[in-house]
Amino acid sequence: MTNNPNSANTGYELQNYLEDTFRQEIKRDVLNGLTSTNKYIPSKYFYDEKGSRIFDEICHLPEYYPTRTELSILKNAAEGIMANFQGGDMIELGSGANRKIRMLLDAAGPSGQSSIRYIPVDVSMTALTGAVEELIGIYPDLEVLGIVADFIHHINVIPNSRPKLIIFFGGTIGNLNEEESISFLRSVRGIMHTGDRLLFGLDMIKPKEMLEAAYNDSQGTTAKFNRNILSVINRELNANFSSSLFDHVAFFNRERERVEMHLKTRKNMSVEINDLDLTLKLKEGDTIHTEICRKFSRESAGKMISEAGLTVAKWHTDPKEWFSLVEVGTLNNNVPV
Ligand code: AVJ
Repeated sequence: MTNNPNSANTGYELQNYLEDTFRQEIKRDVLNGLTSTNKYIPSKYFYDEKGSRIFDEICHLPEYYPTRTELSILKNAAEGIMANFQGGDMIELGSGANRKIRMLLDAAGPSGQSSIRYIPVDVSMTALTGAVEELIGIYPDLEVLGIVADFIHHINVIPNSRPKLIIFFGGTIGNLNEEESISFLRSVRGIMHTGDRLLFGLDMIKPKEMLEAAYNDSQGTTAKFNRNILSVINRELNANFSSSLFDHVAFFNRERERVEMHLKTRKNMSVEINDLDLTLKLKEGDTIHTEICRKFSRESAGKMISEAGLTVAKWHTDPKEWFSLVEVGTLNNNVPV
């Protein structure tokens, strides 16, 4: 782990846990993914500097309803959420743009802000530092500790000494399959004490046309986002994917209640991934699975939450129930799950 020694100059403290493990993890993940029968690349590798920027563009697309729906829910819910939080650590998992967190900080007011330490945790150093620098410009008195880490697998990097409000916006939990999401929620529960809350976003099941439009936008931004993962592999693992030879494919898998994104080859090709000593032979029409985006019902979400040993304190949603923000607490800290 590295610590920025000059927090007095930057105005915030920064801890980086990622550089210790990033090289090994990306090598292992990509090797496992591209040598398996159904090829895949884990979606967390979308978010390099360029990928984070494209994702931000996605959030503004007319077809991409989740961001603005979540914001509209938050607008109504922010005061109630913050009324229950009397200071302590406000931990944001996967921080991105600051719009959502600002709604909560504004609801807390100046006196609330002075009793909060804001801890954004993100895999992207550039996204994190950019967001933090903007935020401390707006809230000069806010105490900030930025943590660069893969919180899905390393929740223990998060400080655990003060009352906590843990926030996971955007519905990113939908990137995890059933088993992964439950074990992730259990790991979060593991750092929660009685009274601590977890607030997280969930995208809900809705008509197929609307779901598919959100992941097949007319400007091709999502396609660009999807292909960018190959540029990340090229750079990080010294590979030579031609991303222009891949089509973006996204569809709603109704049975599994998820949108899937794939990259599909336009012709036969051979790809060198030098740092893995791997030559990948792909045929025309072969696919690489890059993302799952699960869509929930109250029932499926409730099941996931209770299996993780958590209980719903408050369910916030929009009039059409396109998206949900769920506040959960621990069921009972003494019962192992
Ligand atoms: C950031 C995971 C919530 O699943 O909708 C957007 C990512 N992928 N368009 C989502 C994404 C394609 C997004 N999450």
